[in-house]
Amino acid sequence: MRKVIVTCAPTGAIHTPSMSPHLPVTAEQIAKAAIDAAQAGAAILHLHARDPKDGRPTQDPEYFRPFLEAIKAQTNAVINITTGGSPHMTVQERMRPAMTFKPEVASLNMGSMNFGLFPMLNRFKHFEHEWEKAHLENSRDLVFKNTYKDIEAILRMGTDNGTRFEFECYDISHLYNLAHFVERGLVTGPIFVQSVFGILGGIGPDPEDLMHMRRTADRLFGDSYQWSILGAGRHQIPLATMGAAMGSHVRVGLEDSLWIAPKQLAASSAEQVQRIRVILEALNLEMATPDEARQILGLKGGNQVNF
Ligand code: KMH
Ligand code: ZN
Repeated sequence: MRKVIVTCAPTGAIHTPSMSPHLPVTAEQIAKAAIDAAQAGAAILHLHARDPKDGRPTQDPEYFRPFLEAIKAQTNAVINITTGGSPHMTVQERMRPAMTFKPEVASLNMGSMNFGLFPMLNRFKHFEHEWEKAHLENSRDLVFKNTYKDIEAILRMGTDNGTRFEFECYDISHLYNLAHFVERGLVTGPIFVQSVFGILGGIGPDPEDLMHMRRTADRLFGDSYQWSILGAGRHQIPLATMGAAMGSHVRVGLEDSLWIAPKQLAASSAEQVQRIRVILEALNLEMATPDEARQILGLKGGNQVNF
């Protein structure tokens, strides 16, 4: 049976604490959310940190340390540290935790783009912390900066530290950017392509968009890539299902969607992992264990990290 790598992203920087009481904020909450997701079958945990004072996203490594240590002690999951942080941060700031902790995997965003969070202001009206509304509002006039120089700096950090990447591709052009770095020898297979659908500023969430991403990735990377699907918001489970049926890996978690059903908040990221597990099993697919994910993605091993 084909093994599907389930990545779970329990924290993130898209949503703010007032949008869901289930979004983890403190290190203890993030550790628990991640450990529960791993126990539900997620092989990879994609992690961001928040300042517990007000839930604001932070890339200060000291906010990552306690939950990285707790997750490592209690699971065998592959830890994947964000280098995306939040679009409001500089690239140098965004690189700090991955540079410090040398994880098996880090995210790498494959192009500069608009990142429109402001439509969520139509749905969420009441915010507990002053920064939350501005976080969404400012996305009207903000570029999520990932220039060739930025991408190259992160790739070189990966080479130095033995960290491989979850290449976050929000549009077709990002696949071409990735192919450019393959051509220059800065990226080698197996290439883990996380194709992201439904972020305003990137490709849409239509099945045709998914097909176009796949056709393009097939043409550019042949069999040297591993395809994964991330659908934002309500598209999370439908697109993951479609992708899995077509041969992809999948990503779920509250970072990308707060929902488990129409108008129903997910109680946890683990609930979304459990949902996708049921779907995968119905498709006669199996969730990859962390060690199977390590083998598929050519990772260095959970004991080779700096935490
Ligand atoms: N939440 C994803 C759509 C990163 O951390 O590098 C974006 C993301 C970026 O995961
Ligand atoms: Zn992220």
